[in-house]
Amino acid sequence: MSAGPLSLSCAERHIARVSTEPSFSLSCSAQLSRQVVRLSPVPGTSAPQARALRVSRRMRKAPVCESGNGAAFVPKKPTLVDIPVSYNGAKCRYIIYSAGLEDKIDTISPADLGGLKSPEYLALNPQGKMPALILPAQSGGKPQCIAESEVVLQYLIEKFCPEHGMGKLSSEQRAIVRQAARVIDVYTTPIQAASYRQMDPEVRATNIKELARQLDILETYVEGPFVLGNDISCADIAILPTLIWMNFIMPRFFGWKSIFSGRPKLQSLFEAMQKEPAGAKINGELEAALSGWEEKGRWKDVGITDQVANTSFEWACS
Ligand SMILES: N[C@@H](CCC(=O)N[C@@H](CS)C(=O)NCC(=O)O)C(=O)O
Repeated sequence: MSAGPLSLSCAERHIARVSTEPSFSLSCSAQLSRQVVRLSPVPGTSAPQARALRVSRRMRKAPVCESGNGAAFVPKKPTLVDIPVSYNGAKCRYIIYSAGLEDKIDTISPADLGGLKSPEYLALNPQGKMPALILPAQSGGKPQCIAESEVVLQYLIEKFCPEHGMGKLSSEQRAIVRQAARVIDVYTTPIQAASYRQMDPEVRATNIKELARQLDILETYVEGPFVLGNDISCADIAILPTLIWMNFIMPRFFGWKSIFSGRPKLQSLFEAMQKEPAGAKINGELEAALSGWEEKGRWKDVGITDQVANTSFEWACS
């Protein structure tokens, strides 16, 4: 690793340190939004590293404690701890972008707080996961950490843009919205790692099949083009990142023809959400991150390419 990029900031040091590990959080950091302003490449830096540095600079808007020095983080504004490849965090970023909350909410990387498992971060969020929204302390108390993407999403809506909330919906419509969001939280994202992490082929094949089944279930919840018909709801925001993720990965690495084969309603939701500027932005962020992983040979490194070549398992569920 050359000295140049390593001397820039704690976030950049963190990214450089972990840049050879096939971990989620590393590669989350090493990706780029299409909207990012191009900076001059750092001599001696590879393309993925250069992208990581640009992203880190872009996301590091808030003043943060130095990684590893143990200082408590003191947010001046509500601060989202997240990185662009995080599909859970993408729900929260969607509402930040669509409601124009960028000036009200800072976004920092967990690397700015020493990483997801650092004592600094665990003191704020004992789950050690992202996203998390850290609120400034009230009257001499401690900052409040709001964890869980769906909870953060609902908080942001209630607090900053209640017009995007469920206020006008009937109880039955709210139930539909919550039911779809629960599928994502409870049934898909906990097994989504099967699409990109190292694991036994039996476990992977079981989870891939289950992911396909959950997409079939979601299909039945969509009226079209959105879950509730013509109006976007939190359900669409919750579903979109998983669709973007699977749309990129499953045809490329698992031999699916399309994730939308036999799922026309999900396709209509996906296409309608792409027409929303925030949806297109989330799509750009996640796809850029996944392209970075592809460039680095991630699916070969974690054993997926070889496992999928073994046809005694069923991989192509669509
Ligand atoms: N149910 C949680 C899941 C959060 C989660 O697993 N986030 C991933 C990144 S997208 C993470 O922090 N992974 C690191 C870890 O689990 O150690 C949510 O919706 O926020």
